[in-house]
Amino acid sequence: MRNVYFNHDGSVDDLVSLLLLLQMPDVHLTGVGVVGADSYLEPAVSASRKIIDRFGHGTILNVAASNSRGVHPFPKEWRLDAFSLDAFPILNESGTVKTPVASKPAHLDLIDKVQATPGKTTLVMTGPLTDLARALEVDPTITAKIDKLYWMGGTFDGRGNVAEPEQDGTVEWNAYWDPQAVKTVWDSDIAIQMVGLESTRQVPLTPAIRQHWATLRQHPALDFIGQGYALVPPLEHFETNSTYFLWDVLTTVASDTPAIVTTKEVTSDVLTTGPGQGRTFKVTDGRPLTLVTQVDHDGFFARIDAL
Ligand code: AGV
Ligand code: CA
Repeated sequence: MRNVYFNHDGSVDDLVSLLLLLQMPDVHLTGVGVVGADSYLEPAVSASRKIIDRFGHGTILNVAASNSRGVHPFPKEWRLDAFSLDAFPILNESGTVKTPVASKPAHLDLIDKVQATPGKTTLVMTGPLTDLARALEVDPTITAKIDKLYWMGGTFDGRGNVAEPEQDGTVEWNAYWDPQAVKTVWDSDIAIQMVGLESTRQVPLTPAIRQHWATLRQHPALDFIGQGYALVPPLEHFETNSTYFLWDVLTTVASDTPAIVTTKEVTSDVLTTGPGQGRTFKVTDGRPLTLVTQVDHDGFFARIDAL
């Protein structure tokens, strides 16, 4: 069994990632932290607790709410999706929520869970890196107990996904929310596998994949996934600012099934000021990390069905 601590920010693919982690036979989920970045915090925490109740096969866990604040807030329209997910009937059949809220904020919960877990823990983070950066500031010794960080964020190809004033179009949203947090994590010696936009662009949400999930809706987990991805726009005629990709699900599935991705070692740095703040870029002598470059598209989607 691998110990995994998951920190996410409550968008559709974050919550689907939580569901998938709960289905992975080799994963021992030790904790879940939620940051209200690409979501409002309350519904994202609530939906996480209900997903653990409904799809956790009896797993005993609690969910830590983050008190982290970003520098650049996500668009409100995107953050609202968590309210819809939290209201899905499939999560509300019993009318009660059993999985409790953790006593400490997410960055301190991360420290507690990593330190209390025998052996090393793998971190999977599908939102901004703020909670990990704050955890490192409080207790730098956690690095000795972290096996690897799988992070959805950043990009090296110069094509960002932030359409906001005062930035230059090269930055990915999770990095943009808190650029300094990325820098703090880069300055640590934690091994990182980064899933940036160059690879996630290979797995857009499409009408065809939605149709495929629709045919499998007799399985409750795939019904939930289909309902979730009904809330967000697929890639249809052309890519817009709101087009949805399977960013976080790719990160999560690749952390468990490395065969679905191709990686390469790169050295990099991150900008923390100016219109490119949050931009990750390659530089010789920079911070080493493993970058996902290619995805086995069909293998990836087949893996979701199989979990
Ligand atoms: O930049 C991708 C990250 C992922 O962690 N998030 C969404 C995923 O959870 C931000 C984001 C970028 N574009 C978006 C996003 C969009 N069109 N809708 C919602 N969130
Ligand atoms: Ca996310």
